[in-house]
Amino acid sequence: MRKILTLAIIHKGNKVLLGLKKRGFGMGRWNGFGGKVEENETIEAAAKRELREEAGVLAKDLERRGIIEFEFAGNSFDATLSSAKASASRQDKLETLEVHIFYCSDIEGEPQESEEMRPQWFDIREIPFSEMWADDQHWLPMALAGKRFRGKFLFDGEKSNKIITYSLEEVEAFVEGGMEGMRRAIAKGGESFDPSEPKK
Ligand code: 6OG
Repeated sequence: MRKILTLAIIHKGNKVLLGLKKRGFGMGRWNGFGGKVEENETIEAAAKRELREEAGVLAKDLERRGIIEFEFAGNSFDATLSSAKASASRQDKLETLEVHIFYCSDIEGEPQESEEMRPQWFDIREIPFSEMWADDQHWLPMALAGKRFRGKFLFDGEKSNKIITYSLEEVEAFVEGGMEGMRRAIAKGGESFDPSEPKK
């Protein structure tokens, strides 16, 4: 099962706006603002809505910087099943979060605390990585430097903040359809997402 989510980073001068997640998934960690994309909503509209709901600000320029897939090993392991069944069950249960990361440098309004998030500006040299999801230290500097990227992180479990494996690469552009769209484009050989390959 795949869920599409948004995550927005607000960057102004040498400051970045993060929110302390007050409840639910990722509680107690600093993160960008975002959540699930609703039916009949574009991913960008969802990113804007979540920023308004969670931080009380209107995003005036949103730019997609990254797409990252997250999986959690603990979710897919059922020790009570035989290995064949367990592997089928793993496929059923494996949940992939496809998180679309947006960058925003122009907002309207003052950040406001919501039921979900407590916003705070941080100097970019003092980003609290030790109190964030462990993936952030890998991609956030890229996003702040204006790079585009895609990646995949496998975490030990939803509650643990331990990365088992990951891949992260810079890309030139995104295509429609998120990660699936990118995979299709690569399979067709149409567009190149490998920065080491020459641009056609
Ligand atoms: P709600 O389910 O509360 O939205 N999110 C992650 N962000 C980072 N940096 N690392 C992760 O690694 C994440 N997994 C999910 C997406 C959850 C919010 O948390 C983000 C959403 O913005 C595992 O509605």
